[in-house]
Amino acid sequence: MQTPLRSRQNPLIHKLANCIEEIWQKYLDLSPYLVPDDLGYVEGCLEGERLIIENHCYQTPQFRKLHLELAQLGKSLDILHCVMFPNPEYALPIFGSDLVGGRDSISAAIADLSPINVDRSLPKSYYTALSALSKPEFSQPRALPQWGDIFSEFCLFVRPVGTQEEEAFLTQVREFLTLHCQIASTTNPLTSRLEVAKILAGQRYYCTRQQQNDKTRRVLEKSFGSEWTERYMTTMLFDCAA
Ligand code: 18B
Repeated sequence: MQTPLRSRQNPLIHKLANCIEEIWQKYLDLSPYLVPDDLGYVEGCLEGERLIIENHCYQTPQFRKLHLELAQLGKSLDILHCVMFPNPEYALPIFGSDLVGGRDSISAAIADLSPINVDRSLPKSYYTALSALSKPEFSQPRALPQWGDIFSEFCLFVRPVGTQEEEAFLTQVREFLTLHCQIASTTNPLTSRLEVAKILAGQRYYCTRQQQNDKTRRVLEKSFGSEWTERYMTTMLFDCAA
């Protein structure tokens, strides 16, 4: 068997991947999630460098899909992508994280608990817990792109410089994830069909915004072409619940 992709990736990506899986296993009741046969492990190479993608997916009573994806483009680019899609019966925010960088440094590190209700506010339990976290300072904060209106005021988006900032990012994501899993595990499902419909609309909006990330699209298109990329972005990365 090949060595896992993460052991050949940027160390922060390797650490965050392990951290995410540990927290999922500790707090959630995981069952397998069936990834379409041809999308679990994918390799593509149209023009230039080879892109390798490894998908890890689970589901739980509260989450219809937990998705951790690791990707590597040639020797130059390492990516971690993670999204936790709640079941629409649960009024929970969407946890998302993206780490993008080279073997030596990370250029984009983002993590958020994004609200999906109509007024784009987080549930009170989340707001209180997130407000109580200490806010680490980063020397190179980054500005959100235009489609980034889906993110919360607690969104962390930085270029982490040096091991201290990398560790601070990791700690912050660990705290986001821990409180998310703890709150989600004690949340009761909605009973009103209207409320569920509103959640679905919010999740759909989140997905359509994420699908507008041209930087993601371009990387995938270079190795797999535009048709495959469109299918991948709408069925694997940001599939909207029916
Ligand atoms: N993303 N990212 O996941 N993206 O998937 N990502 C980039 O230094 C991929 C998510 C987000 O400034 C970049 O600028 C590929 C989730 C934001 O315009 C590249 C995959 C979130 C930006 C990629 C992937 C998210 C960003 C440029 C599939 C948040 C900044 C790196 C494996 C929850 C966008 C850089 C901007 C950037 C690529 C956010 C290359 C291929 C879940 C906000």
